[in-house]
Amino acid sequence: MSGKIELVLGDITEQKVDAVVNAANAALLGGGGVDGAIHRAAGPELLEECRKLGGCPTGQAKLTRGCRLSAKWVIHAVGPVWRGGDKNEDALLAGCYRSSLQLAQAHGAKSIAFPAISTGAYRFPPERAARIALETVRTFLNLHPEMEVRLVCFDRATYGIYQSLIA
Ligand code: AR6
Repeated sequence: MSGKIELVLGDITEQKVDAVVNAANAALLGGGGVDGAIHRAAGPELLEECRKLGGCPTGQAKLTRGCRLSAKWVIHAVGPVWRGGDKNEDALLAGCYRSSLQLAQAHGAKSIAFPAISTGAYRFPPERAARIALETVRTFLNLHPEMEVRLVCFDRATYGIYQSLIA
């Protein structure tokens, strides 16, 4: 296990961290997967906050309060839809992790939990996504070693991929 990166098998909504990252879409008005789970757990106030944000470009992130979640903040990151790999998907995915980390840090969060952004409904190949996530997080942690980053895997396959990359 490297530095302040922690790997867990679990549900993003149950993480006791300062900020949780949502795998959102550009409208920021809810959806399925992680997005649905976060909105259900955070309650209707989260959608009210999201409405004020006016959406978010792919590869970037915006912040709201955590509402009923134990996390103080939700960072809504918009991952790229996988379109074969030559549509800037890698850079856009890295942008999600980088923007989320920067937002967390700017708001004084010391711990942040990420789901495997884009690897569900958006069909990004999981191992390729995990490499990008790890590389981006490690680069950030070199500059901000005080931050704790938790990578939350919903299934054993994702957990196994991260585990072998971290080893
Ligand atoms: N906790 C942690 N990980 C989860 C959870 C959970 N509760 N639920 C699913 N995952 P996805 P995307 C995993 O589809 O690919 C939404 O409709 C899941 O197994 O949530 O970025 C949005 O509104 C997968 O590994 O996000 C967008 O329209 C990973 O989280 C679109 O889906 C991401 O799956 C975003 O698609």
